[in-house]
Amino acid sequence: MALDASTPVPVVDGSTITREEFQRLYYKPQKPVVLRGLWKQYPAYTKWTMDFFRQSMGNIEVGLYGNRKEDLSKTLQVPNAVMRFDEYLNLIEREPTDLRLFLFPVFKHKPELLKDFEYPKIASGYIKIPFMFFGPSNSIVRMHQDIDMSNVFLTQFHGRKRVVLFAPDQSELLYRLPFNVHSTVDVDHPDYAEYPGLNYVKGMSTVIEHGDTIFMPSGYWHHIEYLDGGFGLSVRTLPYGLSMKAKGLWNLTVQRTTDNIMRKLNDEKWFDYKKKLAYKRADKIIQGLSVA
Ligand SMILES: O=C(O)CCC(=O)C(=O)O
Repeated sequence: MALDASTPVPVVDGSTITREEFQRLYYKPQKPVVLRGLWKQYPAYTKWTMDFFRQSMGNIEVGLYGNRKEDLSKTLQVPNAVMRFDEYLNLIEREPTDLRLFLFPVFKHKPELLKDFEYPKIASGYIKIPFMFFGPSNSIVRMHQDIDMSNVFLTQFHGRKRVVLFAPDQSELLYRLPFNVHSTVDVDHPDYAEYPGLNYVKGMSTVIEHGDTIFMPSGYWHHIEYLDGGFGLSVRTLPYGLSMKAKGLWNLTVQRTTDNIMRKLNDEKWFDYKKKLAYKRADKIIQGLSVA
């Protein structure tokens, strides 16, 4: 049985919600929400189609990453394939593959696209480096937290995506790998015997489609499944609160450097050590829960 993520993410009308409402109800309490139609006000909403990207930048070469095959001990660094962008778009429209275009810096290739939208006024403190994500149907973005602990606004332009979220206070029960922002847990086919902490986690889920923006607060775990071939864009704001800011900074500096060095020294042993530590931390929480 899949992890309990039966609570639906609330949905509000993103074209009418005020900054005051969003801040009070979602941003400050750090609660996820789907902002339906938030991007309808910007030209990108209708302009950014598969054909638009095919025609305007189809000739560039893109690095693509595999789906579930990647070793969990690795972070995504070396692409599994390189292809022309228009060929890739044809491929994901045509058939399921396992190749995703992840953290695509589309604006480096085409800075004029930045004129097609504004950063939504319901928030401030934007980190002005937006990224795009493209993927085929059935592809999975395995469960992770964003390393900088930023607040994420992920907008969908084409196709549907299922998004599963868990709050950051469930990290230990999700067997977060130390020195890392990934979990080894498979959300849809979890092994409860190996990971008993999963009996105690409770998440949320939703499906987003063209025009929907999902707000994922700082440190939220997300698992994403492409129900159709499609693409989206994420913009981020600085992590919420001092402790998330400190955590983001720590992750980007000390944690990442340590993890990279140790992986170079002995990847397998380091991965085993991290896994053992993750089990130990989860067991401690489970014991506390059984006593309570
Ligand atoms: O939509 C995707 O493919 C991944 C998005 C994601 O993981 C993120 O914005 O952090």
